[in-house]
Amino acid sequence: IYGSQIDEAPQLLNNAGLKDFSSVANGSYDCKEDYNGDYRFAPIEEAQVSRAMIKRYFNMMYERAVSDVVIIGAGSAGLSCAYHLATTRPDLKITIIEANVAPGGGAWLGGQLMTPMVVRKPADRFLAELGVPFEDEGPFVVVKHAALFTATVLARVLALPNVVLMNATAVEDLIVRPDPRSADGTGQRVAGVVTNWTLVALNHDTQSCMDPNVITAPVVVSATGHDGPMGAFSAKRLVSMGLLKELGNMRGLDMNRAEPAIVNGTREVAPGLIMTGMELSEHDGSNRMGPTFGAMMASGIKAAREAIRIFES
Ligand code: AHZ
Repeated sequence: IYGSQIDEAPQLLNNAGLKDFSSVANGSYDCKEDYNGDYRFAPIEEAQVSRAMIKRYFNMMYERAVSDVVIIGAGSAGLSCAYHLATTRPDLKITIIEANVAPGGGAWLGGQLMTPMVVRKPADRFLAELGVPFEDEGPFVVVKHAALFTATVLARVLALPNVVLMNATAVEDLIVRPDPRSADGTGQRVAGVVTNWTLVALNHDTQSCMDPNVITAPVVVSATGHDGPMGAFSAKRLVSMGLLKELGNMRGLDMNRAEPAIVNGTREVAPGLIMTGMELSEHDGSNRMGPTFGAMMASGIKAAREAIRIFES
């Protein structure tokens, strides 16, 4: 398929009974896998490459402008939530928004830039469910490289048909609506997110108004981590929009208090907004746990269960 025929490509493929280029058998084109000096690729028009990306990405944006669940942040908590939610409820359209180019948050390393990842029991069950190998040290297990966990959960999540991930995209605000279910009728509920490309979001001080885009969803899960350049986004926004009186602020490190506090405190902190992972420590004023990741996984699973509870209520 060449030149002016590009526009007709979907039709031509359809006529040939082929859904997309990936289903074209090697034999149909002049291509050859030969590592002895005669490796030849199937021919391509440059514009086909552009269109292959553009039509998928913008169709995805079009479709996900109305999502069932938006997860803000693809760190260990957000990804654990996405996996449990998407596998338990394959009917839900789950959209993950991650500000960084690389999803994974702080879970590419263990602690102090060292690579092994410690996970306290019983959160090792999630590792087993994902198929991530680990060494058993009694009360806790160790994954040989944090990236093995992050790469695995990311791969599992991205392979699920009901999940999309928009990385390099920042949530700049929350959508709010009057909450008819509030006691005095004046309450508000979160109803989606306001997004922009992260590189645009980082330039609001240098360029005149660059308005954002929106995604509506009846349930938003915030998993933006503790305070930092981007972290604790929703917790801070809840304060500035008057839905939370003040931040609790993350306390000092105490692994034994911190991990259960985060998991058991994972909940719908404002109507329509579930909070998970270390962002909760800023919201509630609980301790940090440092480099032990079981609470992030279990909190993500609890957030998914909370979302399911909302859909079932
Ligand atoms: O880029 C952020 C990161 O990948 C992303 N994020 C933050 N703000 C965002 C915004 N829009 C879109 N406005 C945003 N994305 O959220 C992700 C948060 O990941 P994380 O790893 O920082 O948080 P987590 O709660 O999943 O895991 C925390 C891991 C920690 S921190 C800690 C300690 O300091 O003691 N201990 C553990 C286990």
